[in-house]
Amino acid sequence: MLYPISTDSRVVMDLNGVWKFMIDNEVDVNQPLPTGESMAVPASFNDQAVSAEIRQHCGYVWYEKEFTVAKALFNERLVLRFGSATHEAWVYVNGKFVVHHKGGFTPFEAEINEFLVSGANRLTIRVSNLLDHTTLPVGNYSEKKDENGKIIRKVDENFDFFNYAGLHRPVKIYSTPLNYIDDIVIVPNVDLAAKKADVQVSVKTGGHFDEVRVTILDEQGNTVAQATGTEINAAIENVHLWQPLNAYLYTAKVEGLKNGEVEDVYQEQFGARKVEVKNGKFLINGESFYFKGFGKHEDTFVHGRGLDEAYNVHDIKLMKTMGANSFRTSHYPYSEEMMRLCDQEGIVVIDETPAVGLFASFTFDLSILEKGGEIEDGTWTKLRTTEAHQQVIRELIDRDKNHACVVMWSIANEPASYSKGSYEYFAPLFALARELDPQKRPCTFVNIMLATPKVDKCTDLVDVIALNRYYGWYVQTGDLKTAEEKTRQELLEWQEMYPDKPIMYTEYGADTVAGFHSAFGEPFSEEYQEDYYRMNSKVFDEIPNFVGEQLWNFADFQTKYGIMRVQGNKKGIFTRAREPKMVVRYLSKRWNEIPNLG
Ligand code: GCB
Repeated sequence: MLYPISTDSRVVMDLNGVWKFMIDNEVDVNQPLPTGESMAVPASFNDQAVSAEIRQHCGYVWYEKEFTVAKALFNERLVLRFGSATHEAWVYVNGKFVVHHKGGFTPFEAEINEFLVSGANRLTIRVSNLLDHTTLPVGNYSEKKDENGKIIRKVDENFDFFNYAGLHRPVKIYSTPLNYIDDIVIVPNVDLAAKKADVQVSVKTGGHFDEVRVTILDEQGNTVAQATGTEINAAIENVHLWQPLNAYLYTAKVEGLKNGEVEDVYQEQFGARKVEVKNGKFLINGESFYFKGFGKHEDTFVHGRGLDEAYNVHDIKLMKTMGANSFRTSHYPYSEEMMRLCDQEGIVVIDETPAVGLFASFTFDLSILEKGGEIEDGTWTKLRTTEAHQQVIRELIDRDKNHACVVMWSIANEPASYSKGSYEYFAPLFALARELDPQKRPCTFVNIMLATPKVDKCTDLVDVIALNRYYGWYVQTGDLKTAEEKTRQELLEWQEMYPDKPIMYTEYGADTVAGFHSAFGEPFSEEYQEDYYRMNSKVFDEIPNFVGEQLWNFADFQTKYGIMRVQGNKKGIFTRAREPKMVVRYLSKRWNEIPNLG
């Protein structure tokens, strides 16, 4: 699916702004919403309204906006597009049903010409924030009736972030001609020795063109290659590579012609770079790449999980200042705007599906593993997420396939990969991702601490071993000496078992309350956070196949409440307001000294 842009043949209308809003189950979509409540879009609804009822609401909410389409556009194909609606949406235009989409982090769209009238049109959307054992992320759903017989719904998140919901990303209407470019797939095959890229471009069209023309332009707008057809191969000589923190983007200008005239034109940017996993190394353009960076969240004050481009720009500047080069889109696909920004900024991304919470019962009791034998925690019989999982893989790869910044897909975060049935669940999903990705990037899943080398069943499926480990925090709390031994022992064990697979940390961290200090370096203090990271760095540097450190988390973030969380998760190395904790100085020094490639 193409990102909506204005071109010589296309117009984009932005429906962002203040919408009408209400929480309820059913309304008459033929009538304007009976509400005086306002809600900004894009943003989560939860924190805007200063209402506990709205913030904690589980179930259905309604959004409404009036819009007018200029008459000049009525003969064009008009498409209504949502960057995302979390987690499920039913869309109506002028009271008529238009489209339904389930899955809160990927775009969807529908042609709306037949629903439009001249003058004011009414767009009504019902959004559900419910999650259960068939959805991704996974939620524990329950309902009961109150004294008036009203159904009270509840979702207990099976994951550690607040279940923000609503219209999180831009809502747009874009026009195309009736004959249009529907999709573009770009595969830049880089020959490093010959300094050349053979760029395959496949174009999918709607309607009919006499000819499709593809022109490859460099950053200065010079034509470097041109070909005609819907499946073309264009050679770029002296190719300028897209490198980590040193981006270079080409543009594929795709034109659809009829009777010699250009009817539709779309410009898709791409980077020429080669990603490989070889002999325990992660190679970008033939050189060993070391991941320095973060697990993040889309999480800011008031906006919740809604798109905030100022925070996106700011976060990337903070990362670069620290010498970081990468992050993982934990635990769901991030906005298209963020992915485009990473392409431009040379930030390397591990692109994760919203498959989080795939375990039946959560525990940090590592002793259950010592018992040995077959572990069966019931996850893979209890959850029914296969269909949703196939869908999120399809939609994520379809959306992000052309991004230079994406170097690896993460199929899931912390599933019960130690439990019986996990391999059978994941093998077909890895096969699907590998089949769908036109660029054939490496694939991984992020391994939970319980899934030690002895018991994990799914590591054969991955290209890179990605570990979330909390030695010195959830286990050996405050005892960094033992934590160091455990860290070393486990990393060496992985390396011995899989000598050809690179190993990286995709999470490690310690909750730290900004401003808490301790002369004894106790947990929760800024001193402990720094000691914890120093201990981990020391071990990482001893392991030859260790290819990266992405800590948890870039910033403090909101979660549901519970005795383990003080207004959210405090493992940020920045506060939620992006003020640095003490450890930022240490990590900046370390990361600025470690080369990105080499
Ligand atoms: C994890 C999860 C992450 C949590 C983190 C924590 O392993 O992947 O979502 O926030 O631990 O802080 O407990």
